[in-house]
Amino acid sequence: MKAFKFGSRTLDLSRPAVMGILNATPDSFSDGGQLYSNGSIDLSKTLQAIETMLADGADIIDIGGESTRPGAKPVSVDQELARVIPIVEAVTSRFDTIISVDTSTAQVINQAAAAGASLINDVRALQREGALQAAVDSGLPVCLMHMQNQPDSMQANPHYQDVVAEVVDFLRQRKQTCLAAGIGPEQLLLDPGFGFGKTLEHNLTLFNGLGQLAAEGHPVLVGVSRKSMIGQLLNSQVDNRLIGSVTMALLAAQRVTEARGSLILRVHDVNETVQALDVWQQSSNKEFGK
Ligand code: 8Y4
Repeated sequence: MKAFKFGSRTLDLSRPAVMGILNATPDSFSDGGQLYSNGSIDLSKTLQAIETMLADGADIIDIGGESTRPGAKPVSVDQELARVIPIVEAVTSRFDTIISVDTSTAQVINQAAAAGASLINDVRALQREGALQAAVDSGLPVCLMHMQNQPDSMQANPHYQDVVAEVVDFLRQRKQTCLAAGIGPEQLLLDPGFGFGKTLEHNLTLFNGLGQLAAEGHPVLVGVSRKSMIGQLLNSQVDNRLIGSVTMALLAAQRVTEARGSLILRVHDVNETVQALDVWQQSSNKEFGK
């Protein structure tokens, strides 16, 4: 068993794990603030959504209060705290699960850790002021993600000589900075950041390079769920990307597993993704193999 420690909890990563997305933002592109009613989040609806994801087989719940979609309104620290911390507290007291906080903000890292979060998922790879120290102080594992440029401009003109090499190089550098600051190598997850400053071609090249990323020796986190790369492949709007998303999740699982790596899939559609993984696992029983 390949175990990964999230504080007091351990997750078996000898098979792909599933992270369910909980958007605590009123302006999410994929689920459009469904949990909001007249300007504030409905906590009971939110807990219901989490309960469903856990019943469907999610191993981790990723809670985020900042929209990184291009053109999204910047959120103040107080606003982000007000969105995220009450949910972390409610989930901690109500469910036995691994809570991930999708944040780049030092204060959110500090307070979420105190409220029971077990993973820091930072699309800015701890580059914001104070974030690295907050992560060190929390003692929590961290997912380092690659992004070229900033959310408001990242899709304007993405450019790489060698996208796989540059993404791996960036993540290696952030890893070194984390190690030097006192985060253990066994506490790091790596993520190529699909859609973050990448064209469709960049995303697909990276997807085919997942084995190389897995070879860095850290579990890989992959987030392709409902993203525009799937919309581009299928010419489909965001409400019609379920099959494409699940297919891509399964292909990622196969790639990373072939490379003997570990994988966490960040998804909106937990039930369908878990079913696909279950069918794959059960049908690859070695007794019946070639
Ligand atoms: C439709 C659906 C269109 C979703 C866009 C999106 C990742 C992540 C996000 C990721 C990690 C998103 C917070 C963007 N993506 N964290 N966060 N990896 N680690 N966009 O790929 O889902 S938000």
